[in-house]
Amino acid sequence: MSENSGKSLAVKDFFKSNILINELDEVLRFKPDSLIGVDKISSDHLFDEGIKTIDDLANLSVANLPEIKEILPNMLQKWVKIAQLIQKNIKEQMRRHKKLLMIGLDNGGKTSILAIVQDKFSIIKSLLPTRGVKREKLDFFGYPIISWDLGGQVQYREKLYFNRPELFFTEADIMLYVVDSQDPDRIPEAANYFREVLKVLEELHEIPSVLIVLSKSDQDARKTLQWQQTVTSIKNKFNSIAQEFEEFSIDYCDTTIFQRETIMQMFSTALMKVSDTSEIIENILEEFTHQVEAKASSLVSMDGLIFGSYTGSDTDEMLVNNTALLLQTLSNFYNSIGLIREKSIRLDLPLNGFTIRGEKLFEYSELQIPVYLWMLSQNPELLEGKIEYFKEQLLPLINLFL
Ligand SMILES: Nc1nc2c(ncn2[C@@H]2O[C@H](COP(=O)(O)OP(=O)(O)OP(=O)(O)O)[C@@H](O)[C@H]2O)c(=O)[nH]1
Ligand SMILES: [Mg+2]
Repeated sequence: MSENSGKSLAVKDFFKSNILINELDEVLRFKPDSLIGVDKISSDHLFDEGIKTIDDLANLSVANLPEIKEILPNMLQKWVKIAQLIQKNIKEQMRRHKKLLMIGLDNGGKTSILAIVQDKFSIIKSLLPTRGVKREKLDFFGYPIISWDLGGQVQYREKLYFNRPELFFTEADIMLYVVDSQDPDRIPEAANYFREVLKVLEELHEIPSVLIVLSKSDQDARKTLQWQQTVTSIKNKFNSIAQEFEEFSIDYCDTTIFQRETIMQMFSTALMKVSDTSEIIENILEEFTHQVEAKASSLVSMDGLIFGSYTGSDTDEMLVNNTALLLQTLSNFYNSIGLIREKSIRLDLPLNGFTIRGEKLFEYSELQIPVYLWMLSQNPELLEGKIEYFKEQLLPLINLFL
């Protein structure tokens, strides 16, 4: 963090003092005369040559500079080199982070979801509508992720994002489009906005993974016919919009802020969609499940990220994942009151004839987050002696998950 902010400050030093820099990456779109040493007149000459931004300047080749008679070649060369330095530095800093876009109408629950995932439960009730874009470095899961929470009020939707789409919609890895599952009246509005967003992404040739989040799927609401009908209409509407666009395939997840595990599952699904290693993790879990004769298995971090799971049936998958998340919450509680964290956690369900068992495999990231391998099995003892083999294979994949 400190190294990071040090570097970003160094980049700021190249700019004139009247230039306001909110976000590091936007400087590449500034005009060349925002740089110290580049005057307005030269900048205008550059503009006439099609060199409109610092990015354009950086994309010139020092070995093959254009001839601009009003600008001395060695001047231009120096500016290009500085622009290239800035570009490289910024790209390096940005590349380390995955960009997560949170989009949807106002009051949908975007900011609340981000609060829950960071365990900021107490701010939920005092949240105000987000003004413009709020960016945050999320420090959950130990992976570097920057969330862009695009406030959904109509003035931002209409006047800000679509006027300068390249500032908001480029280089996103994941887009979570949040729809209030308890607000049938606003489905048409939510759907129109979704279509506009996909259009802009298409124009920019940006193809993030898209997940539709059905927020406010509270336990009591889910039982009502009204909720089920609303969700069906949302899915019909959104599926038909996605079909208008070739590149986008969409998935759905439902969440409620009253059950943190629904939010962790949704994030896991989203991250798995962009992970390079999640498929290999699932292959290894498949092998594991067969070897220990289990019905399902899952790899879950102590803070609730599901790296992958394998099962023959959806019910078993839901069982193993939900049990893992809830037992880990319990384990976190024990840990918080000073009890030693167990290496092995198990829940026997004798009437149903199976056990859900989790084994701590290792800790990952600088935050030393424990990762557990969970299984749902009729014969959990078959696990003995098999762990080490899988542990060795899984650890490097976890480190490269994102
Ligand atoms: N019942 C219920 N209410 C929720 C849930 N999530 C959020 N809310 C409420 O919905 C309201 C809006 O939540 P926000 O997170 O501020 O919505 P937002 O999408 O960030 O809204 P903008 O910032 O205006 O775009 C708040 O009153 C939240 O308490 C949920 O899962 N269930
Ligand atoms: Mg908000």
